Amino acid sequence: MGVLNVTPDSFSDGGQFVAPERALAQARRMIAEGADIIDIGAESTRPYGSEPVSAEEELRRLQPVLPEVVALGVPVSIDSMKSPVVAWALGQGAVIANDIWGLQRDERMARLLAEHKLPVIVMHNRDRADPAIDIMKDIAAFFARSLDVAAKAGISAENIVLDPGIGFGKAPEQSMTALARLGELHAFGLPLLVGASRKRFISTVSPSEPQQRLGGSIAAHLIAAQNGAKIIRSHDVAETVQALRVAAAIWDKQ
Ligand code: HH2
Repeated sequence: MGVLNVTPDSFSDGGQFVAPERALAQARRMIAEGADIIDIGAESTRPYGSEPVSAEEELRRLQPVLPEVVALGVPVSIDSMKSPVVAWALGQGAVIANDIWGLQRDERMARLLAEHKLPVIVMHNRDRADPAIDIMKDIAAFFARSLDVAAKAGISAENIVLDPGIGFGKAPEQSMTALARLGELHAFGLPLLVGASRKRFISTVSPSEPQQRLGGSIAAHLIAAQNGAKIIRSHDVAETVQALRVAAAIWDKQ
């Protein structure tokens, strides 16, 4: 899954793809590099310094870009926690909803997705990190609540993908624990997605600016894949695809 942020303030690529022609060029490039899904977001959700935006502003940013990316022919996922934005994007041909609050923030989200019968990414999140808690227990309890909301709304389990939400409501150590113990989440019997791309926990091990975290991102993503993640969300598609392909070819020999 290649990340396309049409935002001025995303933590690693803010402002780079706000201009529609640049966004479209980046989508084309990621597809050529091997992305199977393009995830488009128009609101930065980084933990520090992001500006909450209205649904109207999100739509204003998405309107010139999302339909054009859909027309490129790969599945498009809409990264938004607001049901009116998701409803619009699905109407324009997006086929996956990426909800960083796992159906637990916008109470109309689950009903909307049940009507559309499309896949939804349920990501773990918390308002504040608490380094004292058992993060795996917290993630599992959150997923259980999300699955309950989904079932009550009529979303079929086969349309749900789970994501531990690396860097969201987690201390850096907890993000690393979630990667190391990702395999425990197979207990839910659902596909797993991981997005560790350029995230801050990498800098706690190897101090670096977001744009300099490619090596750490690849390390984290290979471990996620080894632990069974089916979808990897990355800003750096070519390098990530190459790493995953080489790792898969070597694992094949075991
Ligand atoms: N991470 C980000 C945004 N959306 N969605 C899922 N499912 N999983 C993630 O790990 C995830 C996500 C943060 O990355 P980015 O989009 O580059 O940053 P920003 O929120 O600053 O736009």
